[in-house]
Amino acid sequence: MIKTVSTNPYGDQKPGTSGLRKKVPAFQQKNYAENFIQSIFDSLEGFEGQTLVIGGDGRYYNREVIQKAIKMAAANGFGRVLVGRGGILSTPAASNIIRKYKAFGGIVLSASHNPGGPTEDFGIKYNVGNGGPAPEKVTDAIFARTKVIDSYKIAEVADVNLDLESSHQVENMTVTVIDPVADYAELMESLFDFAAIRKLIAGGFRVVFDAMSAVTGPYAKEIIERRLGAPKGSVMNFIPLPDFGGHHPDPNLVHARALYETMMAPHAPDFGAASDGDGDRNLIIGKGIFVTPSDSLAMLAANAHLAPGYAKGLAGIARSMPTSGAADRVAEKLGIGLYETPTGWKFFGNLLDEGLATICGEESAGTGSNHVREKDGLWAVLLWLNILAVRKESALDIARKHWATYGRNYYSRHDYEEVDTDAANGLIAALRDKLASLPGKSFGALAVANADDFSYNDPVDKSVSKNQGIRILFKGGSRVVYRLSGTGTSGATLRVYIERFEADSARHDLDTQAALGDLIAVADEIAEIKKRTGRDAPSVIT
Ligand code: G16
Repeated sequence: MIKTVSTNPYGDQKPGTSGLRKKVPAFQQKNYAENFIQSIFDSLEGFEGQTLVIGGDGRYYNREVIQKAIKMAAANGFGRVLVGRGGILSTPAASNIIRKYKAFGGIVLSASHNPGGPTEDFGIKYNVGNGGPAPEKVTDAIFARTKVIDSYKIAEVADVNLDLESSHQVENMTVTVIDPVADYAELMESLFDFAAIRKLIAGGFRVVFDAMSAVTGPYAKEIIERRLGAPKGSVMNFIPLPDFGGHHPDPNLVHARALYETMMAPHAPDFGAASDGDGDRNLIIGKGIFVTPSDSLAMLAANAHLAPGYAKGLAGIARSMPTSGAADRVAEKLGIGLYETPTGWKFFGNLLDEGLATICGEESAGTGSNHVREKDGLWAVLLWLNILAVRKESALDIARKHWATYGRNYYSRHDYEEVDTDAANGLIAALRDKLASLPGKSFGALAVANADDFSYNDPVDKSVSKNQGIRILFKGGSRVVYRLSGTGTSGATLRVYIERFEADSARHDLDTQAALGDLIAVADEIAEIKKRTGRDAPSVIT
């Protein structure tokens, strides 16, 4: 039976960079998840009888919300739901399923790299029919709806057994529980030279992959150990846990410290990698070298033609504005377009759909291509492995040669987490007020060439996105960027992105923080970070 339930708006359901993210107790409030899911459906048109994909990263409260979403999809008139076994679908796998089975869209339950558990983070994101995150006009409509919603529809039926691959009837809708890994593994096999990677590994090349007790465990086990033949144990922390084992499933140098230390030790494996809560981010560490996400994008773009899926070359490269300019010089050399977008994968969707860009990347550890419409952690790992197998050089040698050819962009991000929201907003407002007065000013040897608040004109749908981050550009190509995170769940997170270009290969082995020292000091001076946030140092440096 289909029931219409009266409800009241919560008023605090604004989707951020990547959907609605809140603490689990917020989602456990009466009707809270239902309100948001119904607001999604109310903002869409023409889905009657169509397919909806549902899955999540397995975090605490995943199964409960999946059951609600299934029953609400049936009550709202969807014809079919495809749901991953155990409620599991990594974000890139969900994107693939939406595309492959021509679904109307998908609901992905995740708070990405944020921690999970009864008092930690949860999230709901809607992806559209191209497999990518809903564009701003859709998320704006969803938010508007959450503010006035007064009822939702739900089928009053028993829970679906998510643990068996089988089909069920829920009212007029079919629910099929699918293998979450098979389609994705097949896609990866179609893009990369698995035979070459298998040979590399069989020859003694050692890979370690840390799934961080999150969603990529089953995917990495299947692909890296079963299909590519890496010895058992190469994939660590491979069982997805509701609380990620109490860890923060964020593949950066702070939360994947153990992997970093393993890779820097004397008898390190040849290649180390990790992915995050929902499998869209990646961390790449070669023996003795952490490859920054910005550099990884540039190096992958420069070498992508070595993988069968990209043998014909790239149409273009896209990067988010705060991502370093390393990829720009690769695009220039290849004679292809370079697109600079605001932070958020959704801004790449149009460029990929129109065939303007093939590879995209963000400083926030996301890299991907036109194979899906999300960033893809394991994809990046496999492309690296494919390149290593063909070039037969170490990641360190590949990086050094890359810098010798293109120059090196020293790059670091300083995060100030859980800052008082008013203080953070005040800092950004004060910077905005200062922008016009900065060009021409000098701070020691650093002269400001230009300063602005980044605005993006989408070349495809002509939409304009304003206020996407404060940029201060110095003469010689150095840059400081400030923006507030759109993915946090408590207080505000100020991100400061610092970059310096170094053409001289004799100066490519400097310590990153030291190489950026003068810029770091100027970044504080201009924005008065210490004074306004009351913090002496960033919470996380990557
Ligand atoms: C999300 C988006 C990314 C974006 C990131 C930025 O990542 O999908 O495209 O780069 O947010 O985060 P912030 O606004 O905190 O800087 P994810 O992995 O959390 O979905």
